[in-house]
Parts: sequence; structure tokens; C-alpha cells
Amino acid sequence: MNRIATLTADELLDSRGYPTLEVRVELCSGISGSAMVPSGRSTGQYEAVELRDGDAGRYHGLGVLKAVSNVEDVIRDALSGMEIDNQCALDRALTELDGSEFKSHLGANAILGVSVACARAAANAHGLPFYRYLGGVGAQVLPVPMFNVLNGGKHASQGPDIQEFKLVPAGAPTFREAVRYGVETYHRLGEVLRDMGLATNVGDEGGYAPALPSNAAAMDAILLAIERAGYVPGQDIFIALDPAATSFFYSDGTYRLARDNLTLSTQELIAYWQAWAQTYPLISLEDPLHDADWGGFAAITTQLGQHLQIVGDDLFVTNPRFLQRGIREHCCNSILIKPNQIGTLTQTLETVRLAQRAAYTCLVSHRSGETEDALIADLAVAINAGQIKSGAPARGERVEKYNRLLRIERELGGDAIFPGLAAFPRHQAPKHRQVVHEGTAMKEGA
Ligand code: 2PG
Ligand code: MG
Repeated sequence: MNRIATLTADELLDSRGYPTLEVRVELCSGISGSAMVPSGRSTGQYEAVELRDGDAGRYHGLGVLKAVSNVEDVIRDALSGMEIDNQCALDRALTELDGSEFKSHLGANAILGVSVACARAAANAHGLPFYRYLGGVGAQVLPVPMFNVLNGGKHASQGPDIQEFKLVPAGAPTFREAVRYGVETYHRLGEVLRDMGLATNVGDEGGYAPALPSNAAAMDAILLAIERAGYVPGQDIFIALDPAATSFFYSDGTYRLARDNLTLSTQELIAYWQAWAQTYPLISLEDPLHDADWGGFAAITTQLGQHLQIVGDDLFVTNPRFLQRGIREHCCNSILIKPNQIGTLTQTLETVRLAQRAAYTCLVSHRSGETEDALIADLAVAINAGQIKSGAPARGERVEKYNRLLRIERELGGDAIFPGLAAFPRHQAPKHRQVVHEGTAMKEGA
């Protein structure tokens, strides 16, 4: 009864209004599972391939009808009749059927949609919550949320050069309280920006996208918002950044921060981040350099990685091969986990295991183009990641993940664990940091 009867797919829309896939798996028992696939914009060069039609007459070439027909044709033929609860065998069949290193034949979007829909159908067949099916009895850690409240880079054209400025309420006692800290501060930030005469339109991930005079001005506005919301920066709420530095790296080997009117070498950019780590309550820094600069990543990890989480996203693309190299060359101490960068659940979990064995933290992540699918919420709990980023607490596709986690926390009841600051084992505030904003001294490191 738990065998696959049929697979269907449809071309629907993501949060930016671009076509994406929904896949549905139906079992012989009549039980089913479905999944929708997200899509990135600031992508790493070695991400698994998202298959687009390239037919300029439809959606400017971005249609996904080929991927839809791959699901309903070759993948359906191969998977029909297979047992639903052997995820490894299903994912192996998918990767072998594709046969290419980066899933360019069938499309990683088609493959991931099938992989996740199968796992959902299996969870439903066993009558288990998705996180429980994926993670087993030990799945009980709610992640510390990272709220991307100020958007820039490729996600907001008027915004700062740095792509993501995130509130990290690691000082909260529970996930539910962390959400409240984040939401209250997000709304205060809107007020701070309005007071400055700036627009409060939002970017792709729901964060404000104001035209500020410098990147540091964004940090200052956020610190002010934290204090106005009644929280202490560096104690209740920390800040995480994703500069997505590939997006401001140029072929002459320099980084250009247009908002700061700065052109920097790798070493100068590392010094720039170092100064920020000493000035602000920074807890996590993702993609601080461009995605081919392995030497630079080793250097910044040596210089800052003792006391700061350095996350590899575009560098590792959730791929065990690249993470392996990072571990060998001491690049980063944390990895971003995005299932669609690698294309199957099994490979995602393999990367997670490798990271955890090497004591790298895992930050589970959405994409800038999202859907109402809350896979990453269940995945974060399943692997006890302790950290998730799903954008601002605004826009339905972002909020859906936080809501899913609130429901899971309630379901787990007294068994739910919220790690708070313990999710960031490297975190240590610089001793000399002492910044005063609107009369509140930062207690951290004082
Ligand atoms: C990132 C992501 C998600 P995108 O860089 O971490 O925030 O952006 O999905 O555009 O790659
Ligand atoms: Mg990133």
C-alpha cells in the first residue's frame, strides 16, 4: 500500500511572480504528499541547476514546463511502484536517472519537488508530523530565528550593498518569545526609518529597503529599533549579516561598496568586517567574501572565526564536496543549508551530517524566491539545527515558516528545546565593545 501510484506536477508561481513547480505524489493507498520548490537570486556558481524552458514567448523564458513534463514522464516511469519510505533509494534513483553532476538534465527543481513530495507522502502514510518523520525521536530543538529586517544587494535595488541585516533574538527564553522580540523590533524599525524620512517599502524577503547613505547607517537604525522596542542589543537581540559579497565583487579583483564609496581588496574587506565585529553585536557573518575566494575565506576564518560564526552559503552550496574542501582548508565554521542548492533530501542530510561531524553549525535557509511550502521549518527541527533564516516577519511566504515553527513548538510542549545563545558556540563578544545608543549602554562585554 505504501508504494508510489503516480506523480503529477504543475507550473505555479513563487513569491516574485516567477513560475515554479508543485509536485504531488499519490500512493496506492490513496495517501498523498506534495511540495513546492523555491528559487534563489544571489546564487552560488555551483548550485544544482534550475531547469527553465528558455522559451522567450512564455514568462520571458522562465517557464518550467520542461521540468513539469520531466516529472510526469521519465521520473514517474522510474519511481512508480517504489516503496515510499526508503528515501535514500528514491533519491538515488532520481540522481542516477539525471546522471549529471549538477542535475542539469532533469532539473534540480523537478528532482527536489519529487524528493520532498515523497517524504511528505511517507510522513502522511506513517501518520507522523513531517519533522518527526525526517528527524526521528530526537527532533526537538526549535531554531533561533534570524529575521532579515533590512534588505539590500540583489534583493532590493535602492537598499544597502549588504544583502541581509538580520535580528537574532538569541536572548529570548523560547521560540515564541524570540518571534515576539523580532516582530516588535521589526515594527519599531519601520518607525525609525519613517522618522528619518525614508521609505518603508519592503524587499524580496520582507525587510525594509531604504535608500540609506551608508551600510553602517543601516546598522545604526537597527540598533536604535532594538532599543526602542525595549531590548538590549548584544544581550536580548544580536545582529547577523549576509553581505552576499559575490554580488559586489568585480573581475579586477576588488569589492565595491557603492553606498560607502569604497573599493576594497580582500584584506581590506576582512578588516572592514573586523571593525564591524568590534563595533556591533554581530553574531553571524555569511558570505563575507566572493564564492571563489577559498584563500580569503581561510584568512577571515583564522582572523575572526574564533569568536564569530562565519557561514558559507555560495561557497559550499549545500554540497558535501565543497564542504569537504572547506573543512580541509579551514574555511568558515558554519554552513547554510538550502535543499534546492543540492537537489535531494538525502544529499541535504548528508551535508548536514558532514557539517555536524566537523563541528560546523548549520543555518537552515529559505530562498529569496519562496512559496507557501514550509519544508525548511520542519527540516530545521528534524536536524536540530538550532538556527533558521526565513526573512522578515512579513510577507506570507516568509511568515508561513515562522508560523509552522510556532505550531511545532506548541505540539512538542514541554519537550521543545530552545537553545538561545547556545546555538552559537563560537560567539564571544569583543571585550572592548562598548557602544551607547539613545542612553542604553550595551551590556555585552562591558
Ligand atoms: C542567500 C539567499 C537567501 P538567494 O543569499 O542566503 O536569503 O538569497 O535565495 O537569492 O540566494
Ligand atoms: Mg546567502
